[in-house]
Amino acid sequence: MTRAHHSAAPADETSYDHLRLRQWLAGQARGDGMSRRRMLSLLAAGTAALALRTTVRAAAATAAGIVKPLPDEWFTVRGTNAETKWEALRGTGHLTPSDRFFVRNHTSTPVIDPGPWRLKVWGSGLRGGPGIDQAVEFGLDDLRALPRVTHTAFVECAGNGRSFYTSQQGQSVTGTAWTLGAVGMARWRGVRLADVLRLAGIRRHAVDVMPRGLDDEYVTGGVNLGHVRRPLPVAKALDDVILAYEMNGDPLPPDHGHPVRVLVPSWVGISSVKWVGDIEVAAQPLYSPWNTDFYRLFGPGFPEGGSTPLTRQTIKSAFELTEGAVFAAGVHHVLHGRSWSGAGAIRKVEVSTDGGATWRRARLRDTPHRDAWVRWSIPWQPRTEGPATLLARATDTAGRTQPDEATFNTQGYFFDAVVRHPVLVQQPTHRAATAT
Ligand SMILES: Nc1nc2c(c(=O)[nH]1)N[C@H]1C(S)=C(S)[C@@H](COP(=O)(O)O)O[C@H]1N2
Ligand SMILES: [Mo]
Repeated sequence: MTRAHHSAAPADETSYDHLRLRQWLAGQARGDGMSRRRMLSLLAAGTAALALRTTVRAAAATAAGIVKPLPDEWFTVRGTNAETKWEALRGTGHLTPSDRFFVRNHTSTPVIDPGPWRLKVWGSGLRGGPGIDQAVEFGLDDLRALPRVTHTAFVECAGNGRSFYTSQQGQSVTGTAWTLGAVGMARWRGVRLADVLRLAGIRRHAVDVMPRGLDDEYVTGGVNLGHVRRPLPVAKALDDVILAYEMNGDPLPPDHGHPVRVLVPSWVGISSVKWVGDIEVAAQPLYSPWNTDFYRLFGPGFPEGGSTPLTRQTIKSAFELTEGAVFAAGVHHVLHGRSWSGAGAIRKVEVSTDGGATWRRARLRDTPHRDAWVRWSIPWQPRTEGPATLLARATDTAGRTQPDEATFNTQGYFFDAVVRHPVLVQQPTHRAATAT
């Protein structure tokens, strides 16, 4: 535990009562002001709120089960998911605008009424007792009354870039065939998970913390795997994890976890559970299909039961360009792109415009930070007409560089290799709409 205990300053009497109730449940109340009768009435109020709570309805807005509009210029719809088109980020600034942010849903976006919503924190790793019926509850106002933190961080699906295992390496893998658009970066605001866990009475021997989503249970291959949930080791949970209620200055949009999502900086996107309804804190290791069957590496070169559960994202780069973009020969262009890594800040980006024969350093346009991508640019004056291949290769402060080939795994996670981006160079007279 790295931070000192803070004292929450409740906004009004109701949240004060909630706070006292939580403190009592967590065994923290000093027992000097609250009668047993008062505690019982607070408990009764808590139960009533619980009964009202399940105001979750499925989204009906789009066929994909996603609420926000998914215009063709911005998104490629893949089943229940929407991938951001990289060309749609050109000129958008450092953050991904929320309306262009990719959506990865196992089922569909639930629309949750924030009024009766409660976050229940429970389990054998808390002082209050192991059962979910002994949970410590937080309403949205309770969370908003706690010290707020903001953090700029990308969320990236572990399967981002998966389709390149097939198109670039000739390997077949399972899962959504993302190109490079299953990543977005936002400014998240919320409270530290550590603060909430301390208020809930986390004990020293707690080892795992498992948030669970309120979206529908996930059924695949005829098997119901239950609600989306994935354990986090307590060390990460107490480090930099946020319970976010704002994205880019606005309340979280429905598709991104409204009213509250977990935000686990630099880790695989599945860790950042959306629409969180409860968090189990356990004194023994926890398991779910999302840390046993999924989000481990399987295949030749990995142990029989798979690798250890995936944590930090790999390193990647992308051009803010459509596939097959057309460039006028002999004209000065500027190529734009972004690079990011789960292991540290980006240190340098090299670009090749001749299929990898020669490389030049791109100019970094942002101060590199951990958990964030950096925008870059490089001038290009193509001379020869015909197809060309653009490549971008990043190196981070941890010393990782994008390799030529990514390590095969059956579920196609962690594609970190340099991606070959095809473009076309034409006579200026034939030029299509690709002024850069
Ligand atoms: N409750 C819930 N949380 C979830 C998911 C989900 O389907 N349900 N998908 C996860 C996955 S796999 C990813 S990559 C990220 C995507 O976040 P986004 O949709 O806000 O871009 O959310 C994660 N959190
Ligand atoms: Mo994901």
